[in-house]
Amino acid sequence: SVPGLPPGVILLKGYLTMDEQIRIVLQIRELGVGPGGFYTPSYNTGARLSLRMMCMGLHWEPRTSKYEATRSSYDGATPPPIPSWLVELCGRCLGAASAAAAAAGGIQLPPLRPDICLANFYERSGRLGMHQDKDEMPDSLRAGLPVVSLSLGDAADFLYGRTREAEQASSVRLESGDVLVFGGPGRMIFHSVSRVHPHTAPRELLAATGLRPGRLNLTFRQYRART
Ligand code: MD3
Ligand code: FE
Repeated sequence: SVPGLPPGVILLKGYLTMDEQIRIVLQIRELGVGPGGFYTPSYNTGARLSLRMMCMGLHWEPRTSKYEATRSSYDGATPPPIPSWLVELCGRCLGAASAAAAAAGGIQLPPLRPDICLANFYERSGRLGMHQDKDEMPDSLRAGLPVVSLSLGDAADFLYGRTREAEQASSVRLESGDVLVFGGPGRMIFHSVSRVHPHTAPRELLAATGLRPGRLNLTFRQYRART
């Protein structure tokens, strides 16, 4: 894993094999065109997010910043369940991240039983402003239950810091196949996606999947502390 990151933040560069990356893209596309699939979310100000989103397990509603059983503000669709093989893959990623953290003398990561997976797709101009993820249940946040993020396609600059100020944030480039984990004290960090780097996706991934230009990110979380 990459040294120099804050406690509880673990980056496994190139952890996902090309076969895994291909399978993930094909799986997300299959679900993404169905009910509850990719859409462009809006805030209640009417402003649209600069990305396309699909929720699995539970719907995250940007108008209320709450998790819901259905996509009530948009089309009423019920999000598809998280495919079990993706839950297993998330478990393997977390196991590798925990081992890396332990080897580096870092903090111990609690295990995760993900009940939410969010897929974000950023086109060339896609971005996501500085925010904290604090809409999960208080028990889950208090326990520092980790978030596991998988990056696919084009690379992007990921910013993170202890405050909302982007000027004081640190930056790390996330590339296709990278796994990033935020647990324990890292769980409440501010973060953003500041820019996507065009034409940086692995050619093999594009050839095998026909993935369009842009970056796909999956995040696994646990809403309920006891699930
Ligand atoms: C740190 N997604 O969906 S993934 C999000 O690339 C989100 O699509 C970004 O931020 C993306 O909320 C960043 C890395 C990530 C995800 C969740 C976190 C970092 C996190 C939750 C807490 C702390
Ligand atoms: Fe986030």
